[in-house]
Amino acid sequence: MAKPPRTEEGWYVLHDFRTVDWDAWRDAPERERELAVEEGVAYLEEHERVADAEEGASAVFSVLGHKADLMVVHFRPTLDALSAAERRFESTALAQFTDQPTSYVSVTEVSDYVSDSYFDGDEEAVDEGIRRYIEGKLKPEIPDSEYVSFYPMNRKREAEQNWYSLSYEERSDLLSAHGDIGREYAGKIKQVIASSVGFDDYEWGVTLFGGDPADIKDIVYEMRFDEASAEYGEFGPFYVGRRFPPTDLGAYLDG
Ligand code: 76R
Repeated sequence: MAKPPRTEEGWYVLHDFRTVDWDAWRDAPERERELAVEEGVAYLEEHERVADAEEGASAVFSVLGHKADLMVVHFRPTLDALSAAERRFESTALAQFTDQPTSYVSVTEVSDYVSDSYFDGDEEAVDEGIRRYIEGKLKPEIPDSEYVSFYPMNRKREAEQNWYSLSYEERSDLLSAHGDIGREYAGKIKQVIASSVGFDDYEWGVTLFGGDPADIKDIVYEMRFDEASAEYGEFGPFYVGRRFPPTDLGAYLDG
């Protein structure tokens, strides 16, 4: 058996997708719409403030295309807190105008490909930079950048291309080359990689944040040519969206 990486887990993640029933929205009396907006804004503000938990982060995005209209992303220390956030949404007057076409559950993860010493518990060999880097991966802030892309992905398990039967060293080398490409996008793209093994239909959820949608397209495209993705990447559906402040919910719904 190939040696699995050691991993550390951080915050749990829910990508909560919602479609709006636009016909019902247009037909609803103004008073009902006002209440829905009011409760929707309050819900989003409360969760962006993380009033419901010790720590975490949340944000809301409008999603382009037919797959969804809204994506609310929650990071929380426990799966239970995510479940509470999801159910709390259902109790708002906004929820009756929405459906949940899909969702994604994962947990942030750092593996020892990043730093052996950290996982060996060798305190002295781990510098402050690495420590901060790992902390930032496990408890990610949601940046202010406007655009987001979310997609789930796997590493292949096929006869000729099986990531899980590569040696630890081979995987580590591939991810190091992958990281070299990633670092070219420093300052332009922030990525959150969260494991969904045992939780959802793919192995990771990838969330990319960027100020320019073309940078999102570029990093995904460039990585396609890199061996870790070219040979072993397998991708689910993509969702692209734009962040908005909770107070803009009414403007979004009334378009
Ligand atoms: O130490 C290093 O050099 C590598 C650090 C690193 C690891 C271990 C790293 C860096 N990633 C790692 C692991 Mn990544 N990443 C993705 C995607 O669309 C695609 O083809 C892939 C989606 C992007 C865009 C991205 C970006 N990465 C992983 C893993 C887990 C593999 C495992 O554990 O088996 C996946 C699934 C994955 C996917 N990665 C980076 C980036 C960027 C921008 C970096 C460099 C910046 C940074 O380290 O934050």
